[in-house]
Amino acid sequence: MKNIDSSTHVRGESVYLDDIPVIRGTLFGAAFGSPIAHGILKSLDLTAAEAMPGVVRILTYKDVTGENQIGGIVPDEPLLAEHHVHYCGMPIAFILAETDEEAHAAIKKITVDIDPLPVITDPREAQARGDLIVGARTFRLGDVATAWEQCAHVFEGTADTNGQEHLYIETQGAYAVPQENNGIKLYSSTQGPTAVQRAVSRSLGLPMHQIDVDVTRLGGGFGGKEDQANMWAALCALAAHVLKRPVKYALNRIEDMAMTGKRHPYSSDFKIGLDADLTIIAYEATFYQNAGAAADLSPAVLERTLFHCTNSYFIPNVTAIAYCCRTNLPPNTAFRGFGGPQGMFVIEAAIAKAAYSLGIDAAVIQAKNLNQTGDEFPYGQKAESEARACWDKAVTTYKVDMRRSQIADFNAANILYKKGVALMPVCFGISFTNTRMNQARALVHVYTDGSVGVSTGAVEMGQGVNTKMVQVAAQVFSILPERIKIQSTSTYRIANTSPSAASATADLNGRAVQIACTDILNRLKAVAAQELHTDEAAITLKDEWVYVGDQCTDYTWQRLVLAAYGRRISLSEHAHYATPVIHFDPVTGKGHPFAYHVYGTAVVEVTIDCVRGTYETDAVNVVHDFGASMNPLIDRGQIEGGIVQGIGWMTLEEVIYDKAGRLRSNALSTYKVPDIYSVPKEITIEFLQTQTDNLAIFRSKAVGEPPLMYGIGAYFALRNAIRAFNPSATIPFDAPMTPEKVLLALYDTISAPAALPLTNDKIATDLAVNS
Ligand code: LUZ
Ligand code: MOS
Repeated sequence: MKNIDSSTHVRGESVYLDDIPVIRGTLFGAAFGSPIAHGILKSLDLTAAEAMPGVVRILTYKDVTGENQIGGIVPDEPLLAEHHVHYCGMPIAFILAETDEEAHAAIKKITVDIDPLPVITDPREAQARGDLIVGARTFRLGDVATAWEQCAHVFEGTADTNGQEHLYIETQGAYAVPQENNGIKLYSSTQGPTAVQRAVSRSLGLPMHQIDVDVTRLGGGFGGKEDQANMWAALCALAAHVLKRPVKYALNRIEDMAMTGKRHPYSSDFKIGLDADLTIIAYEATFYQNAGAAADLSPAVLERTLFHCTNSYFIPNVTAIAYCCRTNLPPNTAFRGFGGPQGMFVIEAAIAKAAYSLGIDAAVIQAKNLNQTGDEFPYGQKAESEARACWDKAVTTYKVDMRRSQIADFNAANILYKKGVALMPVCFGISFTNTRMNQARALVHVYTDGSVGVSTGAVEMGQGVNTKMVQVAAQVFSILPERIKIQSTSTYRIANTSPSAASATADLNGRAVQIACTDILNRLKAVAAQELHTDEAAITLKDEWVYVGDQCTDYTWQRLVLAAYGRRISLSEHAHYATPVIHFDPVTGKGHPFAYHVYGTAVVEVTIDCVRGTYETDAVNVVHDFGASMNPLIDRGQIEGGIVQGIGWMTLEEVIYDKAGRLRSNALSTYKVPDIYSVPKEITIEFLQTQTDNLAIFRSKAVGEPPLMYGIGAYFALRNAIRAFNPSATIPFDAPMTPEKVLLALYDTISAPAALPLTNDKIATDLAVNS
């Protein structure tokens, strides 16, 4: 089934926040953010801004009618700064004007006097100063201390990954419309309607039932709108509440990039021990997470780093420690993978270091240590593993051995270009690690004309979840998908939703839809049995017709629905689903937190230009564990997008803050994301057909986040290509591997002066040959 939004997307008719017709009297908001990363607010002068044309009001923390606090996990984030600013761009005032242009023009007229304080941007420095947002977290399995003695080889190192801008195509924004008796109707570009409702309720001092958050769809979220839509929604709602006028704020790109948090940069230390046959016996990792100036979701992200610190490998002795370090950057937040990718990068770096030191290919160590069913993860859950199946199928399907020898031949024959290949296995746990978030509800109405309206807590953000919800309802009722409409996501219709996140949205909401539809179906079957004077057990619905046994009757779906209505039988149902089995104790760090794991292996091949340091990704070939995909078109799309986004994080995208904490990569001219020229020339995706049962909807495993981590393979393939040119290059584990870093590594002669193959003469002859 095609994505149900495809035609309106192509015609430009799909409605996003900024497409909602503006109500007369609407004011436009614009936030004035701190120009300085850290300091004490001495004074704020709004007079010139207030005198600007069109300006109606400028709100500060003094105008907050409820609690000036939007921190979810830790109450450390004011809606509007009071006396202390913690990051550049931290909202201090909110301007309301008759037009968007007037609001933005007035921002420039605000002056502040801030006594600067020291700016910390480095997480290790923050940790050394004791600036932690929550206490250190540790996951432990076995006993590393005694395990080192059993190791034939021990390697240590550091590995850093940088942040990543979400770059959803639709920027953050909200539109608040006051209702009678202090109610607020809010349109918000959020992954978490309930999170927005809660934040608004708290900062306005109104009960949650007064706040209706309604979301049609987002132009992308990637985690950036799991929590960070709250700020803009709360500001708009506050202004609407105070001024009794509709208020809209859709951030422009530069505001969005400067004021919102990103993927967390991490700096990490590792120590890995292997025995003589290359079995990994012990692994120790210390993660320094750059959380930014407030907690936001950082403690949860930190925990997922620990959950995924051994990726697809079984390691019997593990100690992993993680620090949530407070710095003077915008609060970093959820981003596809939610800390998992950062943890996986470090174990892959440790394996790469071990392999290089031992003079073997990393794949030898990777393959040797893949987990198997029954192996224990450091958090106590036992693996139901497809790691070996994915790996083996990738090696055979994509003829990895043959390609290695082809690459070796290519590298022997070429000086100007070198190729590298790396394998990247992935194992990602599906469920919110905070167990109580794993619940969802669905409301299904069957109307008397036979059409069906479905509401869930799922937010459509391009990932195709609404299409999957249609499929669930259509399959349960056995009716045409065209009969089914997925309604907007509204806190009036579905309460207490978890954000659309953690790759779990289709599973959680799909199960709720399945339960609701099944309940209605059972009532319809009872009606059919009465109408047809037969046994309920004999009734089935098939392709819009009622059957008794295998005999088609003259009852259509529509006729049956009308009959049920005539008998005063409810054609509506509100259903609840909570993932069974899962539990986790954060104190002991043990439990069974995930409904299941998604596995896969990618083979990534790259070619570098040894004169320029530029590179291309030749191919990403994947074997992916879909379970039994309910929509291969959508799932392939998710994988292709994830791979490209992962490669972007690992190779091109460079979030740069200067020492003063100001974002330098603040626009698309200075922040390079993958474009059509830099995407892999080939992406192939093989399905691993798995037989085992799982908790996914229709056994179709979650597919949102896991494929991002295939992109990590590109980083290691680039290292291998560099080493083909300069075998003794020192290459720090420091992602992203930008062309500049490739070039520096290619010509790194510190460890092996004069060993380089490239001289001007050689370039000239090779250019002649290659042309
Ligand atoms: N969000 C969250 C997530 O609140 N908890 C999670 O475990 C999670 N995992 C992935 C992505 N978002
Ligand atoms: Mo997400 S990182 O699943 O919002």
